[in-house]
Amino acid sequence: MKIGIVCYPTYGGSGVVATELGIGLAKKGHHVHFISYKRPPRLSTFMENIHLHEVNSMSYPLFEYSPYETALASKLVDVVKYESLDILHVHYAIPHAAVAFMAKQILASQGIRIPVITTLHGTDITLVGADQSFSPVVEFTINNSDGVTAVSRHLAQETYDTFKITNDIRVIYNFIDFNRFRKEDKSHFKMAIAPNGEKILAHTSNFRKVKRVEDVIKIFKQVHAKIPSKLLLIGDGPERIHLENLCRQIGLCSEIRFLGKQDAVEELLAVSDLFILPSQNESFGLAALEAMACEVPVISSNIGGIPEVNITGKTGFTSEVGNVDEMSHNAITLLENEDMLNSFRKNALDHAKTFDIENILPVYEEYYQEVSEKVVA
Ligand code: GMT
Repeated sequence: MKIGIVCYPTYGGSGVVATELGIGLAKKGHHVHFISYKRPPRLSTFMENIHLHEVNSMSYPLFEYSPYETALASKLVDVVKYESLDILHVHYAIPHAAVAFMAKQILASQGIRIPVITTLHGTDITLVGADQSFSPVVEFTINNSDGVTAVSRHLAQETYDTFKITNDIRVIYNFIDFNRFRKEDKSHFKMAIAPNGEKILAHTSNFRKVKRVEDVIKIFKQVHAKIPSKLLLIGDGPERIHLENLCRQIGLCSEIRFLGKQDAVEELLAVSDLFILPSQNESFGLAALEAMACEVPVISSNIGGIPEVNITGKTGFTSEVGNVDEMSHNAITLLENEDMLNSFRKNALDHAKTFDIENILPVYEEYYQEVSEKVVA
């Protein structure tokens, strides 16, 4: 098939899922056209069957805000028409589902039919999408997409609960590529980070408020008081300055390393003993799945879709959002009990395997087929 994928070119979340999906489909022989305002980070080298169309929106003194949606819709019309795409798959409803709807109408006026699938990722429904400034458009475009998927059962339900939804929402889970995310021997890294055999805790995110990275540091403080340990904070974002200040206040700067955005997260996960994800909101928690694929148990909140990924008492532990004491207690229990830690490591890997890209890709291919047949009929 010729597939158009619209996504944010971001390091985390929906951008990564969209990019990995496109790469996986291209490897299976599909022609994948990415449409975004910048090259997604994981598309760094030439790959057969992959095409990238960057959206440039013209600036003009009249525009206080450049009309990106108009430029993206025009680009979609152009790419669908001249690359003869079979389907458009847009990731993150805002503004992509609305833009795809507009492009679809323009193409229809020219006699071209293009099926549109919208994948809901989380904040496009929860924090952002439910806001009155976006909700009428989000609701309309979900109901007027030819296919809609959500990345967890919880997100699908939350979408039904938040909006008046008349369309079916198919749950297609996020996935993991085990060719990349697997535990490898990186003992030289371990030596550099924890030269005295300290335990390594890790957290990856975009350092937005919703991730509650402050809780990660508070949990680490309690763990460190009992167990020689180091904390790796991977990623970057608006909360970083505040978090650096917190590390200074509690006097743990030399035990906590801010590593910034990293391309090879798997190499850091390979040397980690525990992953911490105390989010306020999380539709799935891809970062937790990446850790589990590298055999790292997860201490997390029990919000949103996280319990579908991190099975409490098996692959890690989940607690109420903000219950730093319980999360710290669970982390210490696991780190102090080597047998338990090892069995959780194995369980984490086993459960991660249910999200293997090899299983999820065919589900997307079948869904593309199903939606295309419905639109053409
Ligand atoms: O929160 C992020 O990291 C970004 C956000 C996005 O849409 O880019 O992530 C959401 O999508 C991810 C991929 O489907 C999910 O794994 C995250 O749980 C989800 N984030 C939230 O719901 C807060």
